[in-house]
Amino acid sequence: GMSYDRYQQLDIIYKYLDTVASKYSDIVKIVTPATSFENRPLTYLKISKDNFKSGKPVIFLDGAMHAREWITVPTVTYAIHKLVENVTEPDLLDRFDWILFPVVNPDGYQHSFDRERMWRKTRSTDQHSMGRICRGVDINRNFDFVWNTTGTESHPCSDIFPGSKALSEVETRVVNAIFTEHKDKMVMYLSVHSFGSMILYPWSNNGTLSDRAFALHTVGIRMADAINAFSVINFPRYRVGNSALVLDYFTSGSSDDYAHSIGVPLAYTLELPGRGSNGFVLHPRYIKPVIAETWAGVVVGARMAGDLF
Ligand code: 0X9
Ligand code: ZN
Repeated sequence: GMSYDRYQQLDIIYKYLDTVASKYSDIVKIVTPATSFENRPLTYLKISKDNFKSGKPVIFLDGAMHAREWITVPTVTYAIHKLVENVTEPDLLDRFDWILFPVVNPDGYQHSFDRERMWRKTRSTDQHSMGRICRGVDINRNFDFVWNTTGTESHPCSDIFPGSKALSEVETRVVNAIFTEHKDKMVMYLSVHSFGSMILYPWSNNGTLSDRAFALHTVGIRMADAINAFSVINFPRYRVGNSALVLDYFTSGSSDDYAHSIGVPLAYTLELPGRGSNGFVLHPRYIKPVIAETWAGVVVGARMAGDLF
């Protein structure tokens, strides 16, 4: 297992993924389809009892699309832990195939440890920036769904710079390829972010509801109930709703909207707990309670996804 009493550096996370993949090689496949802008592995795990052969419904979780949202990483590695190392819900591997991608943005994650704790974007250098060099693209504005139409800023120095074009970032393309490969079977996608204790669903670009809104809302509420039932930590209770209604801003080019647009019925952004003037910095004492309560939500969401789709 991995220690959850502090936030881990990338080398520890990569080592954990390697160890799990070799120790449980019958059910875990480690995949590195590309490297990041700064040549770090873009690595995720495929967990399946039959190597995805029988075509079970697929569930996909990703973390650290935004570098500074450190709590998302142990949340996704804990899901791995609960699926293969400390199995208390064996039905989840009987019924589903899983994709777990703990660090979508390793360059940004590393930079947030080394230099700028509040770094959010990738670390790419955009060729179209004139004069001043500003690094990075907001991966959650870089997907090919109504790209660069709302909730973005065209200046490359902005934290919500959507890139020079959709899918400009290799990190985005790797997530996009997972959607393409599994879209026919993917029943649930949880993009794990922080902060604010929210479960958000499409459409985030204009606040309209998809034809799956009833299922999205019902499953979202059940996940939130499961998480809120813990209430071991003094954070706000989870709220559930359309992203644009719960937040006070629109976004375009986001991963959950894109996944939903190509047919993933239950596509959510999970905003994990955070508090105070800077909720991205969550004291390590909260890692264990947050990952445990979030896992309870994932379990409920997965089972409902399997029942409904
Ligand atoms: O702005 C974002 O990308 C998300 N908030 S964060 O603080 N983690 O950066 C919210 C995304 C809302 N949009 C969708 N759910 N699509
Ligand atoms: Zn985020």
